[in-house]
Amino acid sequence: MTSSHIHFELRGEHREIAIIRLARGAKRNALSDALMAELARAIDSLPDTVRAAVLDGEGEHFCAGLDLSELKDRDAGQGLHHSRSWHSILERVQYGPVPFVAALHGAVVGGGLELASACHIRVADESTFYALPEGSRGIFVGGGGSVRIPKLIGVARMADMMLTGRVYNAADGERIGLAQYLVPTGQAFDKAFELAVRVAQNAPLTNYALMHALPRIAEQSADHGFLTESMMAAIAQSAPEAKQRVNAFLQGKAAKVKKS
Ligand code: 1HE
Repeated sequence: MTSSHIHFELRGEHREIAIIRLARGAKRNALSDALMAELARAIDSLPDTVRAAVLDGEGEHFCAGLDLSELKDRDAGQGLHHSRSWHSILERVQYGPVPFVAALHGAVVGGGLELASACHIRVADESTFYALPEGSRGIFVGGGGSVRIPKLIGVARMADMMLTGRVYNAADGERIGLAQYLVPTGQAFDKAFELAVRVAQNAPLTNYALMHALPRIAEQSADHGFLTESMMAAIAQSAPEAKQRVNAFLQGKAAKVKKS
């Protein structure tokens, strides 16, 4: 499926990997309302075969953030609803049906960083740079960035990025936690795809627990978190697939953990 602003395809032996590519390269994949609506539709209509997704951006830049040409004079109510619409779409990424691996390169700025931070794994190549130019454009993040980005890098670093216009390069971005993987320029997509294939091999309930339970447990008090953890563990363990996987290991038929 190719719509005007999103390229979508299925890959993998069982069509288990969805590739979603922002396809407005000429505008550095700036996130227009139309693109955001297509992104939401692509996630909402993922086929049942899909177990993991890769989010990529066409051209030299992952994403230049909000399409500034659409930054109209909105009154407070309209601005609120616009921001809430981004929340709803980025929630589909974070709390949707499958884990997302982002393939970062070039600019990952403003709303582009907000979008990347809703993904579960971020792979950056050495061309990547991160910024939050909202500070200098006289606006504020509105796509969930103030909730998600401090969880990755802390409030102080995010405030610094917005107050001073600080730009992090790829190596520093990985060091502070904006990406979990750093690869040579041009290799972000291949690495993200490789990781998505690996993620897709997990039991679906394990991936569900990691996407839906883990971040919520991390927000709970320790007391509540321990209970939620026990309930999630009990559900995951009771799945037939978990029993098969554990038995396969005990019978020497499953891979051991190898030193990297
Ligand atoms: C755009 C946008 C955009 C490029 N909205 N049109 N984001 C920003 O403040 C970042 C703004 N963009 C940039 O700083 C640069 O474009 C880049 C560093 C990303 C790339 O630079 P470069 O030299 O490769 O490209 P360019 O020549 O600047 O841009 C190519 C075209 O894309 C050009 O249009 P053209 O018609 O003249 O060819 C640019 O105008 C257009 N373009 N970025 C609209 N962002 C939910 S709240 C989120 C709030 C935010 O995200 S604020 C941060 C917005």
